[in-house]
Amino acid sequence: MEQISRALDTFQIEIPSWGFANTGTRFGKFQQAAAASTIEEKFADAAQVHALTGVTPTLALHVQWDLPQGVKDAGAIKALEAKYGIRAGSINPNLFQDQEYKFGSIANPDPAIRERATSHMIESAAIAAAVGSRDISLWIADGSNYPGTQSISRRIGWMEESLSALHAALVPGQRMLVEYKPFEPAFYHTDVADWGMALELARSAGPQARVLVDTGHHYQAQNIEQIVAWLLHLNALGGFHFNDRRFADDDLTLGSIDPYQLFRIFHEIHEQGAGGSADIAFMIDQSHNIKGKLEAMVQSVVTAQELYAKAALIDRPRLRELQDSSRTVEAEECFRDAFWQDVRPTLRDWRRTRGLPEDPLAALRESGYVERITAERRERNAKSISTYA
Ligand code: AOS
Ligand code: ZN
Ligand code: ZN
Repeated sequence: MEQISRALDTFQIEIPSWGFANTGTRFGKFQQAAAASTIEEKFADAAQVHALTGVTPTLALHVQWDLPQGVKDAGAIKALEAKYGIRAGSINPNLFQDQEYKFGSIANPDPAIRERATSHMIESAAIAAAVGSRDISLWIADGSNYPGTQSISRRIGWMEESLSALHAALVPGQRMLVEYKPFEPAFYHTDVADWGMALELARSAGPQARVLVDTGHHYQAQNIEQIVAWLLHLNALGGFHFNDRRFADDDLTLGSIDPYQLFRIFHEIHEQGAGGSADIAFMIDQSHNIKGKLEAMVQSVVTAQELYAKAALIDRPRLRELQDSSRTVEAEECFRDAFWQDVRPTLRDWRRTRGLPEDPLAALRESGYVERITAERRERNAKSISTYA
């Protein structure tokens, strides 16, 4: 109980504003009547998740969707923070939605487009400073679809220039997190395709840059925990976007396909004594197209806590001994023993002693919150359906 409590006391996870909105796949959206369509509704939903779980005090914001007027909207965000008791989390610039980004943003061959993308990132840093949030999360969707049509090597230099300019604009204490993704939306080459590229770009930008690991953004058999171990070793791990996937990207809720994978990732974090480290920003990056959005978020937070707690239970001194004497089966069983433990009763105790509902999902159902927002938002969401058709 003590071991688990100690681990859970330091575990917090950020939730994304877009996880409450109507989002979907590339081929369509299944509208949910309860979806949030204003920034205030996103704050209200986040506050509900925080009230039920106690571990989601921050909400990741997306500049284009949540602060359409940029830094001018910072005051409105501050007011919502005060009203809902939720702080603004990472600030996410949008470098992929504008028509001008068809051939890239900060790696676009057109210097004027690169310049606009860079200014947008710098404005995102100003927004972060204005609302008091630490991290600017960068997902560079740039890439190309056909061999020979873009200069892979010159684009590296353009990205370096732009990311250095952003770094120069950071205030002390701020960080820029560089996310990588092997493919999509581009299908021949992606400019920041893996952790090596992200790490090099972060290093060349400066000491306040780190790498962001989105669990969905890896090839099928890739050993993500090994990447995590290396990034920790190099003091270059800025944070995570958690989700799960069967084939590509971030379509599924974390731990739904492979809970063992997330357990192994958390093990590497505990192994290097980085559990509870404020330097690792745990975030959820999921859009819920099938599950109810509030339910999916609460379920994800609870699953993350369970797997974090399980990984904290590994008998590390014993494991080390077994590893050092290469007792393979015993070491493996020692590792798996923690994974197979049912930590749910301990989690219930932990929540009770902190005045939280023992079963956040059941409490969500009993609260009537989803029914209430469904009734309140149904009409407006129904009207907006036509705009997506
Ligand atoms: C996209 O695939 C990435 O995972 C992004 O981190 C994220 O979904 C997006 O940036 C939200 O703005
Ligand atoms: Zn992501
Ligand atoms: Zn993604």
